[in-house]
Amino acid sequence: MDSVQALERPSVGTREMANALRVLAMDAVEQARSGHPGMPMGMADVATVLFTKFLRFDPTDPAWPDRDRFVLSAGHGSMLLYGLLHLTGYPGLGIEELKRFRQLGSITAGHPEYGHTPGVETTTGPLGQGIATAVGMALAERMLNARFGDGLVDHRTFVIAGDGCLQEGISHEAIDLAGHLCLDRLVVLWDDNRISIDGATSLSTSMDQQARFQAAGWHTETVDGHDGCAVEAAIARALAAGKPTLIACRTVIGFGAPNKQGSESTHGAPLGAAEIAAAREALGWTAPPFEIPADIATAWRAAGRRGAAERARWAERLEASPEAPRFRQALSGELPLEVFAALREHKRTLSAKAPSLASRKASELALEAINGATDLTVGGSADLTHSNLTITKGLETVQAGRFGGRYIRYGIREHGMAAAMNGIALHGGLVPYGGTFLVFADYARGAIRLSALMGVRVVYVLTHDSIGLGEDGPTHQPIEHLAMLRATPNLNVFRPADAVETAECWEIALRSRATPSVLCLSRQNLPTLRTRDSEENVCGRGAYVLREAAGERDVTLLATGSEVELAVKAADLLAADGVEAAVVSMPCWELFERLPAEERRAVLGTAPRVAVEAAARLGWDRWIGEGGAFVGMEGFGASAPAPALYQHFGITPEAVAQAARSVMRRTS
Ligand SMILES: Cc1ncc(C[n+]2csc(CCOP(=O)(O)OP(=O)(O)O)c2C)c(N)n1
Ligand SMILES: [Mg+2]
Repeated sequence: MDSVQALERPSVGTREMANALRVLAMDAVEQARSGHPGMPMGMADVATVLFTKFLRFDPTDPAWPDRDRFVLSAGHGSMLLYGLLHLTGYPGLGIEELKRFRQLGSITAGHPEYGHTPGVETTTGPLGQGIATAVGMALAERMLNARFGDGLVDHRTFVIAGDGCLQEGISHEAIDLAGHLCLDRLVVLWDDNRISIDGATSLSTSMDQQARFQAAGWHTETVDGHDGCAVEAAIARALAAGKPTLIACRTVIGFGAPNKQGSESTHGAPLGAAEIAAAREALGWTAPPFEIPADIATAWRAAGRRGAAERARWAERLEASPEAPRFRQALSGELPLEVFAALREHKRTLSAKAPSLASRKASELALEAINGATDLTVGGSADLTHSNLTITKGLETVQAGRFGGRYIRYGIREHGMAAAMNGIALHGGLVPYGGTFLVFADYARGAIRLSALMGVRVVYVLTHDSIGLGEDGPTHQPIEHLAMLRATPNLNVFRPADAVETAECWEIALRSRATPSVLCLSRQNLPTLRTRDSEENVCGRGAYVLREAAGERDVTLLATGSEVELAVKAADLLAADGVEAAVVSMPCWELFERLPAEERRAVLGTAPRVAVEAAARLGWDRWIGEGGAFVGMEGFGASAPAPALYQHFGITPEAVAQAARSVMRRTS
């Protein structure tokens, strides 16, 4: 209990505790000879107030479901976060790790990385992602609160954002959505230091941020970010505001460095030995680098223990709650077996009935089965619900004050949607999927990349996946998108050929706990090609022989999605000429890459190969090999009915058959 008394001792006030963060930041950056001391030094007072007076957390259980979420959106200020995690006692974050800031193998990476460091709730660094991800976390909190009540879910989401985060376009999408949904448990602490890398923010912006947030439905506050009492009062008002709140914290970047503070020179470079010595002097800090005076360390440890009793009470409530099994199941992230049984049954029916369906429609049918078997999935679309076919029977729209629904109207905000889905997935308890057109994956790209980097289960339902969408023309026809998505590590890119494959790809996406998935789906109808039911999820192999040659293969035709039908027709044309062609469907390259080499070779065969995909060639050469051919797009598409476009761009069974004959000639 002496530690609590230490907190109350006037000698260890907010400023002294904050100075510990300042000194750790400048010393760690100096030691690493790289990093960003300015932001941690400027926001140290605000962060100290937040962590010692408001944030509900328990370092002994970083995964406590009802903890407050803290997001350092200005991820370049990572030393602020590492300092906080170290001082409050997070496991594994001893002083040695701070000494190894930014070094290979340390858990103190240059920017905060989810899954790498306990207490880091999301990966940040790409400016604006944090605030947009936090909106998803705050939304997930309200949605779980609507399901489980205040006793189990009653926490807040705090964000520290810089000028850069608020300048990024994604912040607009995020704050609009948060204001509209009235996410009143979201508090953004803006490091209003009026400095970014190039110098004063007045070089590039005249935005009245308070007015912008107010226009989006937020409550706003303005405080001196170095006045702990003022910050405390502002946060207290934010908690009672009934709206999401922006607190503009007027700060001085590099606060404490007497010659450099207030200047962009503190943003992203070590202060240097002389300035660090001067800062120590100015702050009255006599301890050597990486040593925290005992009374200050004790005060911080006490702050780290503030949440333990609360967590224990919460655990008791969970124990006593009749909802405990359901809550635990939701938070476990395991989908109930019923989901997979429903998909299995659905697949059987599809093979038997062999319908002709657009794969987006097939996705809707798969979602009917999935959403009917669990209430953990939450859907949405960036204003293309009836094109993406992402809503199913009985899914109610999530609205301000009515968070019991399962369908999120993300609005025309692809980037914000993707980041919010990351936040929902990171929060836990729900499995998000959301739709837009494949071509607009570009607009969501920054957040899709983070889904992959963090390894979160987010399912992107990206429809209108080729020139097959027709009349909307080249602005809407994805060409290079498959290559871009396939080039992204830890992202499964599915392009199913029919309704059966679509159901299988959905199953894999839901089972992939540490990998996001993109389902690329057609607008146009596709025949069912897999008419023989199989117990196995064949798409799990990534690629497989859909139709083997009658005799020895003369040629192998590789295709994905809507072009598999063309490959089958080409094989028919070739068969009529006595040419033996096998057809390989390749719904997911990433899974195929993982097969043992000999299994891959068995699928690809030794005969010459032709690939067909109504998209850019990039990447296909790996599969077609030397001497193979590619039938696809060489430039942008055009506006016309889809059949005319396939003719115009020469993506036809005849063209594939022709290419097959030419590769056979070349190799014979
Ligand atoms: C999307 C994105 N663009 C650019 C950068 C490079 N960058 C890192 S910090 C920064 C300036 C940010 O300014 P501010 O948020 O005001 O931070 P401060 O200088 O106040 O610490 C920039 C441009 C980035 N990390 N992310
Ligand atoms: Mg700034």
